[in-house]
Amino acid sequence: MKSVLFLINPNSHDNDEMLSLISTAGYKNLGVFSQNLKEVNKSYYIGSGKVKELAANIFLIEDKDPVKVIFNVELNATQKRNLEDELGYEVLDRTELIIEIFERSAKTVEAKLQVEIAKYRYMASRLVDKEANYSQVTSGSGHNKGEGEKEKELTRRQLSAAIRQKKQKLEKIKNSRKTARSRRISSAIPVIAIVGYTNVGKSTLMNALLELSHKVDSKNVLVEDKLFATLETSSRLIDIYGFPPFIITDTVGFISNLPHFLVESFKSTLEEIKDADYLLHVHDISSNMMSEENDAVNKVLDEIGVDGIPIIDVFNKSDRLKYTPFLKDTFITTFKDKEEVRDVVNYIWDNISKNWERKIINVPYEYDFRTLEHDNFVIEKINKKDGIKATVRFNPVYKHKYKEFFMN
Ligand SMILES: Nc1nc2c(ncn2[C@@H]2O[C@H](COP(=O)(O)OP(=O)(O)OP(=O)(O)O)[C@@H](O)[C@H]2O)c(=O)[nH]1
Ligand SMILES: [Mg+2]
Repeated sequence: MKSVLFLINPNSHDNDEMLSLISTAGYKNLGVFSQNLKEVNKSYYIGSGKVKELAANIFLIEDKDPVKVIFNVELNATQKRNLEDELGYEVLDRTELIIEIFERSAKTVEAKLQVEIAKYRYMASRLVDKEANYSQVTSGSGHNKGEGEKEKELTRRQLSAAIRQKKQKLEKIKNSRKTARSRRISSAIPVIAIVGYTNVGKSTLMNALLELSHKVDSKNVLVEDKLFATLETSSRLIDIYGFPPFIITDTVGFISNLPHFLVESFKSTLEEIKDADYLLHVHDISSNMMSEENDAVNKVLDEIGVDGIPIIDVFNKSDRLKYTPFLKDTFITTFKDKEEVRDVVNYIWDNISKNWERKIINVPYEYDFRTLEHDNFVIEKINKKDGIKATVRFNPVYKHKYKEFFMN
């Protein structure tokens, strides 16, 4: 599959992100064209002169395969059709491209259902668009208008019936997961959801944690240098020697300007984020648009109604920087390095245990120190003659078990 990218008011991030989306969707991009626009053209989005120029340019670079022309904005139905007529090539806008990627990535029943709902919602939004056109074209002709409307009504009714049916199926899956979750919640193990922009390394962290947890098996999650490699949430128990256990949830990555209906379609997956006790927000420190990416993530979190869950920020991909900057209160790391991932776990527990009571203890060697480490956060430990001397933050739930060891 071949494509040509047309960028409207581009910046370098837009350019990179669109090219990533295009290659993730499986296209070989033949060329990039652009226009700076102050005003949107009603018929074509871009200027009509530019459309002709673009057609001529594509003609020069195309080979035998059909080419799709991809825009970095959202086009309405009229603009898309006019562009296709004028260019003689199929046109895709950014949303359609993202839906194509979602379709390719969706592996589970749940992800597939969500993508189908998103697609139908998108089609329904296109119908509204067409309707505006119809009323312009057919005003005055009562007969035609009625016919047109009947046709549209049917399609819309079919679409909403299909959406309703798929939502019901989704609801069933969601409910079965809820029961599993409530069983989990009663165990008092904290649930941490990894959130962040797409491709920042969320699934890489999940797998690294599983590895430290000695659980490398078929349950690993997919890591790819692709946008939206992950389309469903998955949770795993992480139990690493020297730390208390926690449950980690890998989630779908976010992207800027994600159309609302897409967020809406993935709500059942995204809503799991709301059940987390903590959010681990992963940033890509090597990205030159980190702050925009941060805003996009916060916007989606707002949209799904995440409110009041403590956020732990972690900045990944430090290995891609020439120099690692020293920034106060900023945890910079790379998930590619196993030792550093242990530090991430330490950082997570340092945050979780912030308000736990800190005690210095002396534990005789006969006692199984591992149980203590499993229940509480050990900041430091030193082996002494008569036992282990340690600085520990005690989990209020388990503190009573260890009173005999307190030295302060
Ligand atoms: N250089 C470098 N690459 C990394 C690091 N962490 C992850 N990656 C790479 O970044 C790419 C994306 O990683 P994923 O873990 O799939 O990212 P994700 O956030 O889960 O992405 P989505 O599921 O698409 O939202 C992969 O090619 C990883 O190998 C890192 O610390 N340094
Ligand atoms: Mg992922």
